[in-house]
Amino acid sequence: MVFVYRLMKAGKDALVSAKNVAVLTGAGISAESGVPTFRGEGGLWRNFRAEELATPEAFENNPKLVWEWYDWRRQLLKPLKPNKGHEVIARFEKRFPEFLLITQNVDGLHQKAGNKKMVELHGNIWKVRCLKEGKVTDNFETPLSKIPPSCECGAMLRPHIVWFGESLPYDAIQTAYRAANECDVMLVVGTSAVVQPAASLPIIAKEHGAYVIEINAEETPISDIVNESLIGKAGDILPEIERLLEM
Ligand code: BV8
Repeated sequence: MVFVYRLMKAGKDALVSAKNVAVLTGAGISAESGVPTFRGEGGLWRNFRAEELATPEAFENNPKLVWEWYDWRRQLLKPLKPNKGHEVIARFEKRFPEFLLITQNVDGLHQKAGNKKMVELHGNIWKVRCLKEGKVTDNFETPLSKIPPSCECGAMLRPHIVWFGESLPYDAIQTAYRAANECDVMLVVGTSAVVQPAASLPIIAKEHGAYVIEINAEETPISDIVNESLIGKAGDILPEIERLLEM
């Protein structure tokens, strides 16, 4: 059992008085829903050479292989549900006058939990984009009947996901930078804080005077920089923090 008494009085006071809260999440928030993380034990990067697959070059060279990886992940994701950690973050959206959820995750579980004020920095595994028209549409077909899938126009579809070396959606990253500059508190949940530019958001927040609280199963490269680093499972710690705020 994790005891969040380690959320110091300063952390509680910062959250109680916060007018503007930003939350940055990574794969760790979805781990307790059964979604494999990228870099942890048994993570996606290990079993599927994902570093090579999540690139435009890999897709250019072998769209079928890249789509098989995403089809496999979509089949894995389909039955999964948000966990307690997602649900607390969804309730936090209503608790604070200004709130933004910034997620690196592509699994759609935050939307299922009810978050609306959010940006997806790395896209969404349930959206596809036409290579010819650039049109983005929802696609929940699991498993895919045709790999790679085609648009009605006949052109190939790609996952609407940001691969390594690709720019993040302009509006999403600008909104995230604004939130990092303006928030009073930033919660950083379940990210290894290695992928840029997402990993710079907690630093920007700290530099602008926000109180930054990290929640992670282990230490990360930003653990020494944040105001508080709470080590444990997000699904345990977030409900504890919510309870603490009720007291
Ligand atoms: C860009 C899509 C620029 C695929 C992903 C050198 C220095 C700095 C930057 C770079 C560099 N070389 C290259 C770059 C840029 C590169 C980058 O950052 N590389 C890193 C690896 C060094 N970044 C990019 O390419 C980005 N684009 O920079 O464009 C540009 C400029 C001009 C013109 C053109 C381009 C694009 C980055 C997006 C890449 N796409 N995914 C897919 O998902 O299919 S990244 C991938 O990693 C995922 O999207 C994921 O969101 C992201 C981050 O991973 P995490 O979410 O943190 O997950 P991870 O498994 O790593 O960690 C899980 C954590 O949870 C762990 O800490 C664990 O302890 C914790 N945990 C586990 N269980 C729990 C838990 N915590 C709490 N509770 C639990 N129960």
